[in-house]
Amino acid sequence: WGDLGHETVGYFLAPNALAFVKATISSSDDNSLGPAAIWADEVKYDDGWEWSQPLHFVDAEDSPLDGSCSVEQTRDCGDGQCILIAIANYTTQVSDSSLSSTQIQDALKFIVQFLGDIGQPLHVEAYEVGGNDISAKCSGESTNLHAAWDTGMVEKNIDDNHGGSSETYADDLVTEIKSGSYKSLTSSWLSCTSITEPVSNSKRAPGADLEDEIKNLLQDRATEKITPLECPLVWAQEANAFDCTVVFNYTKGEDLCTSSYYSNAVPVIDLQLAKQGYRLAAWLNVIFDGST
Ligand code: DCM
Ligand code: DCM
Ligand code: DCM
Ligand code: ZN
Repeated sequence: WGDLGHETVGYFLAPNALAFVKATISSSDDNSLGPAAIWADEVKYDDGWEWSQPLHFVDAEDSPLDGSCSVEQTRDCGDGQCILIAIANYTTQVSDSSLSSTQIQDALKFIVQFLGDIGQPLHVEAYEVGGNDISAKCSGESTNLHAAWDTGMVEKNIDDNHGGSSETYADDLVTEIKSGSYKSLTSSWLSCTSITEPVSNSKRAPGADLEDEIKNLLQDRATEKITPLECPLVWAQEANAFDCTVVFNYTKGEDLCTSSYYSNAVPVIDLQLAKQGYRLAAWLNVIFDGST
């Protein structure tokens, strides 16, 4: 989803991470992460950047309509072209001083975008192309389920509850984190912050045939042996669990933005945006300041 959660992150950055962000994000982006976060959403449709499209999500092949939700590294990201490995990849690049300043800037902007996206339940779900193929209604307008979660319900939430301003929304989430209903949750949000811990169970399946072996070999080279990390998988599993509760729990023809569906979704949207913004700050703090 969009740049809203990212605006919360600046409040929680440690000194070196904050200095890095200010020095890295160009002045056209106001030296901050909010505007920079939109970049990855825009370039993915540009010539020469199409490869980045699948990096925004992981198609978890679970069965949310049967109440069975899960994300698995090997099953869902076997080719390495998904958000789980993208986070690992750009985490190594963002602090690689052998790279150009443009590469480092791109890496930071990808990390910002992907730590947000991984908290959107439909970015960690394969069913109906992450809900893109499910038509839906939001405040009378035709849309699809995915877009309702990316924008429709988020914008209505901002209008209804945060004065129509995304800055106010970010401030309100920060207040909840610092002294409100999220305060007691923040330490559990950071139970996974290792930027290096690999997924324990990422070995490829035994008995793969030669073609698979060669494909995997090329993949290893293409990704320069980037090892999947544990934390993005944990975050994806957390967001994906909502696919088995609120996300697909509508009735046919229901207007998602004017019904109980919306009132059930808003707390999830608030929580996921606040959580991922807070985790993004912690992630950058670990990279640049050595701890959360
Ligand atoms: N977005 C935006 N401004 C743009 C393009 C996209 O705010 N010019 C936001 C709207 C959606 C999100 O980006 O919330 C889409 O992100 P993704 O494609 O990663 O879901
Ligand atoms: N998307 C997703 N899972 C997919 C395909 C797309 O989460 N399997 C996301 C990426 C964008 C949105 O859905 O946020 C729309 O995708 P696109 O612009 O590629 O149609
Ligand atoms: N979009 C936009 N500006 C916004 C909100 C949405 O340009 N403020 C567009 C960008 C995408 C679509 O809406 O085309 C939703 O994003 P995505 O399809 O990437 O989820
Ligand atoms: Zn989306």
